Amino acid sequence: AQDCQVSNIQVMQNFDRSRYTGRWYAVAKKDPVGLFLLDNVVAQFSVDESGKMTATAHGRVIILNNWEMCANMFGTFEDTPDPAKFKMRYWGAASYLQSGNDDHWVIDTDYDNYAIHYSCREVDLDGTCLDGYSFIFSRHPTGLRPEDQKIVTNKKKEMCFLGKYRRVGHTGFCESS
Ligand code: DAO
Repeated sequence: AQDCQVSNIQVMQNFDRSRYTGRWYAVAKKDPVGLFLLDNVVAQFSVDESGKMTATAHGRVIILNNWEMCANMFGTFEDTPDPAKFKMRYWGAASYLQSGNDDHWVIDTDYDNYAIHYSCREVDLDGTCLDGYSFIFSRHPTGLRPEDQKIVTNKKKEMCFLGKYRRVGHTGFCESS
């Protein structure tokens, strides 16, 4: 299961969006081309009355000419036939922040401790991912539990992103907003 074909990447079975709601701290990130969210990344997932998944997120960004700020972001998720695969439309509270429409796949989660997200923005002609990003989320701002690290490492391999992550720190930069 490691041919690096985007279409062969396994996602979470029987994904339960209601158990996924609440706060997730990004603890590691594989950046896309033209990275945006740097660190202090926290996402909050919700499910509205109609059952649609939405999210807010914040994180430290550097925009324009080295202007450092905390970006407040919003996302809405369009369902697909696979319950763990969504299309995410996202935008910022301010117009100069990034916006777009990305795939948003939940690769694995135990809902209570860790979650592994994957998004390929551009699939290469050979079916591998040319430009993608991935967040490793934890329910705990301190990071992953040792027992979850093995699972996460295996999934990084399956996504063909092993060795491409950096740590995402939490310094309190976005706490006031
Ligand atoms: O940081 O380089 C990057 C790409 C991430 C873009 C998506 C940010 C907005 C997310 C909002 C919804 C929550 C997951």
